[in-house]
Amino acid sequence: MNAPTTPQTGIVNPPAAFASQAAIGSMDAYRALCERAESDYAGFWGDLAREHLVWKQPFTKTFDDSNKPFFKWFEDGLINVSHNCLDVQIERGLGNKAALIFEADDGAVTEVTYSQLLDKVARLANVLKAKGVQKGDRVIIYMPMSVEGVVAMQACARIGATHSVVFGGFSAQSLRERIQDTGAVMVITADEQRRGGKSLPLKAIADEALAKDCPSVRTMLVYKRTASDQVAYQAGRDLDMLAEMAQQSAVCEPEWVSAEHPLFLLYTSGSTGKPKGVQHSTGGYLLQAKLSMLWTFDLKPSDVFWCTADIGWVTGHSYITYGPLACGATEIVFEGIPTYPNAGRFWDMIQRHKATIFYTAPTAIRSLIKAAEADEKIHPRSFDLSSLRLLGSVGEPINPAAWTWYHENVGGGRCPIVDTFWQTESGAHLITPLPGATPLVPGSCTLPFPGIMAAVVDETGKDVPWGQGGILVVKKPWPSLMRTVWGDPERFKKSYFPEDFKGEFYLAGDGAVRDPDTGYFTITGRMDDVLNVSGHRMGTMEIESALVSCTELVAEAAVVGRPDDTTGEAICAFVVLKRPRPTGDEARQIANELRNWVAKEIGPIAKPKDIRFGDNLPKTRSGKIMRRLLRSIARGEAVTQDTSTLENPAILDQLTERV
Ligand code: 6R9
Repeated sequence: MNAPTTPQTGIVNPPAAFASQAAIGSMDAYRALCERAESDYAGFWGDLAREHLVWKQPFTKTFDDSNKPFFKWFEDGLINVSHNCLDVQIERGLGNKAALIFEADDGAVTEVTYSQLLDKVARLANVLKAKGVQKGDRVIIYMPMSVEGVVAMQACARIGATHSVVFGGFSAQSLRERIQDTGAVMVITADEQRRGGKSLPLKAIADEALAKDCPSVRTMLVYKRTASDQVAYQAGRDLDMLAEMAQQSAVCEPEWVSAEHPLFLLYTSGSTGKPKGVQHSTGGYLLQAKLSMLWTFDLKPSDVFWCTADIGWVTGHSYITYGPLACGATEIVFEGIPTYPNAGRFWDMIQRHKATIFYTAPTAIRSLIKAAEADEKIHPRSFDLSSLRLLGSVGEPINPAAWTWYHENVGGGRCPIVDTFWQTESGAHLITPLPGATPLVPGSCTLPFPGIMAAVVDETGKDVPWGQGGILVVKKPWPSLMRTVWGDPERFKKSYFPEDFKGEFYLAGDGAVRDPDTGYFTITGRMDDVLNVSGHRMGTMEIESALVSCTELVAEAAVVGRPDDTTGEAICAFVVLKRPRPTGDEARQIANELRNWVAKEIGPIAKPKDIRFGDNLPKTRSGKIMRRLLRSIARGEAVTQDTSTLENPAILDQLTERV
């Protein structure tokens, strides 16, 4: 790969002071890593796996591609993730170092050292074992952001149980689907979660989920977060998690598992059907979670790392529960929301905890810009953010204006920003700057992480010239790549290693273009029917099926995305009712009913922002919904598509009308 040589406008070079102390401190160092990976791919990853992970039994074979695309890494190596994250750190003398600085919604702060964390994890692991959870069993974790949430994940890892975290904002219906698909034997939840000064029920939702067709679940552990007396315990099934932990031993020998053992399943949206259970490995996953901490975040022992993601998303897995702890880092875990008690919360927390690395999503930045520009008291410049040395962005493209604001106002112009492109499926960063090496260009995620063979190709798999848009692929599998779709290997093959590219390339699902001079990547957005709302992935089909499942009201629905200043994309639904098309107050009322329906079916994050009603949807002669046309309408653009095939052109006016 050619290195950036041509000066580009708006380029921000790594500050000399940062580069001189960085793990990867120059483009030469970056290129040397890339070249090593090009010339000896297995050797490159194998050496890193030996250097950075502690193995109970070393692996003898690095990479196995005999059954494409079901690749295996370090398979005969025996390892345990929680051992690497906890015991190893304590053996290194970090027992009394703060692992987690937990800040609750109300501002209460709890520090948990590595020794204390191991104590909790071992106790909970022993509870799981006492309740019959065995290696390979699935455990659903439906928890608020909490020390206990991290403990629950690590405890599963300790005994070789495969966890599947379900984001606390998902509905009973979504939770039930995940319980059923995984066949989980246990659910770990909390009585309530606290966010923005409000209590939200989790146990009650879990009860609702379990009330129907979840025969596999034998036990529900309940972490008492608010000790709400509203919560009922079902005898024989529900147990007080902390009380059970108190009765168990704080010693639990890790279960040594193959590096290929499934550490977790995480459900994510695709273009068709129900969300799929992305299955991750143990060794390959942990290697890249750790390596990206060291290379992308340039983590040092003195850092205070803060990733604001929720453990319900992959970012919370790799950059809260696993990556930082595998490095012996001190990290902040935050229960609340960025706007409570006011929109200065993040800056206040950075100041108080002296955070050095801050990793958040563009949607959060954009909403905080608005608030800060309206109120000096919550502007980042009203806080002492001098502890920061590095900023990160994840989840969606960061627009250059937000990038520049973040760089100047939060980073004081001195902190590099790593715009990290990756996915639930990739386990860790795919394309990202390395902050001591890569000159930054706002709006570009720059260059592949060493060892990631990313490329932009056409439909036939041929590289397109730089400057020309195309399909983002990765030409070789990497250790933290997902292993399969849980229970549906065919879907894994079809979705990610399609025949179009002879099953050889990993298809990311995003479009990309490379800068004509530097080869820097810019992600142009999803090429499938996946929306990205506030960094949350959602399939248009999922929302459509939720809408049409409201059988009393809805005859047909089509969902598209449109750009939104704050949330990146917004959900726009076009709905045909089983009754005459409503207008005025009636339309508003039905739109609200439908929004609440979707929140109940999927979760509040899937609520359409915009709902419009028509007597019909625009269709081609063959009966296909004209989605491109709907996208234009949703964006408020003039319709340029050929509408001559429309049965009833008058519906375009109806669908243009806002409720
Ligand atoms: C980690 C995570 C993945 C999708 C991905 C892409 C978008 C993520 C991005 C980005 C542009 C970035 N995405 N990071 N787009 N620049 N830095 O977000 O995983 O929830 O699976 O979403 O998010 O579209 O395909 P996930």
